[in-house]
Amino acid sequence: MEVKTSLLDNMIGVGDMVLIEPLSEDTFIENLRKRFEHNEIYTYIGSVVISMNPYKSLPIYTAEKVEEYRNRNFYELSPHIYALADEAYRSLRDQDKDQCILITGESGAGKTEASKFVMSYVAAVCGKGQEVNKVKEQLLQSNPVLEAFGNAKTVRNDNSSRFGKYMDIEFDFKGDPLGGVISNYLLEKSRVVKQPRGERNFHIFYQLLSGASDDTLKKLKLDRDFSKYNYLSLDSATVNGLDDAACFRTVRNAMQIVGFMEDEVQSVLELVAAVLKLGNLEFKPESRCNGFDESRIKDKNEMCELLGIEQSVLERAFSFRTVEAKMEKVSTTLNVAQAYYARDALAKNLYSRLFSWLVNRINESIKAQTKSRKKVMGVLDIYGFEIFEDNSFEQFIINYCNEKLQQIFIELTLREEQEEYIREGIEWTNIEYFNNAIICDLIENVSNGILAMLDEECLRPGTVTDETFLDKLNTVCAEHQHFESRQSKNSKFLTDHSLPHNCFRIQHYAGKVLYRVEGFVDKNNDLLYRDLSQAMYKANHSLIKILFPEGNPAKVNLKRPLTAGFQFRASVGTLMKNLLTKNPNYIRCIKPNDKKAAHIFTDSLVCHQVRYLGLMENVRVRRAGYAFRQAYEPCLERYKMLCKQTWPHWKGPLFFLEEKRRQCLEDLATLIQKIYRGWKCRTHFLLLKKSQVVVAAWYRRFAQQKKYQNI
Ligand code: AOV
Ligand code: MG
Repeated sequence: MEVKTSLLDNMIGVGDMVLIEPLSEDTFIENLRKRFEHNEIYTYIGSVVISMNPYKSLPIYTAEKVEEYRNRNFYELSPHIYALADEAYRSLRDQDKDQCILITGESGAGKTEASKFVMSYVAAVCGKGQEVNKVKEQLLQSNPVLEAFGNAKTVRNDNSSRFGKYMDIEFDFKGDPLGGVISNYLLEKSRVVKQPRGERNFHIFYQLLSGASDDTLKKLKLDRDFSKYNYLSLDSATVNGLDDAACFRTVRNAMQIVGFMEDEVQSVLELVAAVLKLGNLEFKPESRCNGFDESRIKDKNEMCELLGIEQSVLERAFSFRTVEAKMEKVSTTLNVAQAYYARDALAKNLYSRLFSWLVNRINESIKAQTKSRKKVMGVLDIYGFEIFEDNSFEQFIINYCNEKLQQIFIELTLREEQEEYIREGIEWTNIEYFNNAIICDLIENVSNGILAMLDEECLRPGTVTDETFLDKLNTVCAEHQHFESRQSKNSKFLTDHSLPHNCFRIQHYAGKVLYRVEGFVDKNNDLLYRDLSQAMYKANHSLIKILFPEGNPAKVNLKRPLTAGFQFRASVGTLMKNLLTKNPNYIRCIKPNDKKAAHIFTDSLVCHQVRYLGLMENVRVRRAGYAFRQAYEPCLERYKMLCKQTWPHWKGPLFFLEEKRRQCLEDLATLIQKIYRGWKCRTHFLLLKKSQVVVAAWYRRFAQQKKYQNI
């Protein structure tokens, strides 16, 4: 029977890309556009949700919508992120499968918003009661706190996440929330001291100055005027539609709900103020008899009062640097330029340590109060792929993280799925796709990856500069490239003579990025002069003491700390392993235009994202494949009541011998087939494969009749 696309589908497009006829890149994009124009921002590729950023608020996240999607089958209603959240939650609760929600897409595509919708949906449908509500509220309110300190306006996104976040929400056997654990990944701390044109520092600075009471500002010795602070860029100090003062009240309230004590909040704000003050610290040269200039702090700085540090202690830390090696201490003077460098290093360190402390503090509040086994739903919201005019170490790290996530998607939805069909003995024509494993390897290979080379360079004795690192990179990667090009013509490290002398270029899965090498060595080393941590440790301020434990003279550790790149690679590796143990649910976010504007759908931009996200390949695999697959046991369990061999005398799926079980399944298949035949569907649709029952091409036709959710 030929099924015609319904009139409704024609107007607003098709809800599941699997159903598009004919399938081509043009029809795919056209479908997204049609739906976008009708405010249908969600579209499925089977169980994958594509989310288009509407750049306007839509009335689709109301309590009524939550009720509508609650306990409904995935394909029953029109596509929605709530359907995915519901499916994941029920599968966790009823089938005891740990879940993870993987949200990907470039900067500004809507990942953070999506993660919040998922969390609020799950919070709305799971459990009730005073204690449970408190847990939910704390989990949700951790968001505004972390966003205030970890998000900022960039040219790509007015609320751009400048850190990676993974949150495990933990549930008990009934599906009631118990608590959560947040992991954060490398905050882009360089933003604290300098922001690119058109961008801002982290939100909290502007929120504090705009929203705190006069009294609070007086205590913090702050002026409301942004222009008084060197660390705040002025060309974009306010953001359209963003009320910093109101956000500050939200953040204060959220901190209280999460469980911060008043004195803790005060300490945190003091440190925020201290960073601003630090940025205003100026130095002047003082000539010494040995002919060198030594830096001196120009004026009295209120930061010292704020943190309870003697100005002379701080001044000393900005005038001298002590190097300790094997019981020997050598002190060298810092000139004015070095003092400014040290000042900025201190500000970046102070802020990023404060951020990590906040995450830990939140974790303390939200951690589950039980040691019993928990069911887990992980929500991953990282910084999206980004290409700026000027790309540095931070973009390199961010884009590497995105490569790794893309790798999970490829591994699980394109590679493994196809391999599974072959394993199951199903006839299969291979669908080609681009595997970005080669780019991940270029970056993270332990012997000759870019991160390994950077580490090698950072640890090498002698003069190490960004240029020596680049030379090394060019030599090794060029050789690699030569080798590769003979092998596979696939090298992703691009060298050509048109490159500026201080840059290298990588062909990422989502586009070519030119990285400027300046600062790579420094940012990877991430060293803070010990004199500065010791000065901080001397502060009469309990929080700052906690943040600089290595400043404790009793605990001098001469071991070199791990590099930033090394730590990042290790933590991303752990994260990936963790994600692979869970059942993945994908939300693929797409940005409709580069103007952050509603109603604009730029075909070329969307097309680029559809291509690099591998969505066409995703649909092809899904169309050709078997959307519904179930292992024998759960299938028997689910349909036992349909067949006289299995009902009413049911003793569990493992009760049957292998031979009997197969016979039983075959009978079941015939029976279900008969039932569905009555509905004028394709006749043969249940296939017994090596270890699974699969539903054949039936999916497409049946889906259009909106009945297949009943299986
Ligand atoms: P991102 O997380 O993917 O970028 P966001 O989730 O912060 O992107 O979305 C960017 C902006 O788009 C938000 O601040 C909203 O204004 C708007 N937006 C996104 N999704 C929706 C939605 N469903 N409904 C209404 N507006 C939306 V980055 O963190 O920069 O990678 O690193
Ligand atoms: Mg974000």
